[in-house]
Amino acid sequence: MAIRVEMIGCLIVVAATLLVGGATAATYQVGDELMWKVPPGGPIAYSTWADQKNFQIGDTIVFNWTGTHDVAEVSQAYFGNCTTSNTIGAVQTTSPVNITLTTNVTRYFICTVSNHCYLGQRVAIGFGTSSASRAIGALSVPVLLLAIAISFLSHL
Ligand SMILES: [Cu+2]
Repeated sequence: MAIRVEMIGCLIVVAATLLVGGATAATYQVGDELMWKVPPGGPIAYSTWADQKNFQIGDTIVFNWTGTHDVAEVSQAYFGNCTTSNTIGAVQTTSPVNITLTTNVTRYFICTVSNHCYLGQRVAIGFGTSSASRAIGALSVPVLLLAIAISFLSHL
């Protein structure tokens, strides 16, 4: 009987871990140590950076820069052709700029200074398969605990 009570407690802990683990928000500095600038290797720098992240609703991205840059959110079309005149909201000209991701819709950010966007200073913050893989990753530890708990129960 005492063992069964312990097992129920264990299952409650597993369930709580699942709930908390899925809700953890992260903060990402755009470009990591590159920060926000005209990337030396062209647009691939920021797309590679974004592809390696697993953005989730509630996460925050931070644009940090020195020198003359800014951050503007634009539509996918304007992102593609670096149109700087139709931004979503105001152009942010003071570093750092914090953006909290409140929906799982892809968002597009560019620098409107000179030809910086054309030279690769733009980043798309997407969701999708990478978010799913992070969710699976977050589940793996609780699932392992659950498997251990079930294996204990099966030996009662
Ligand atoms: Cu710039």
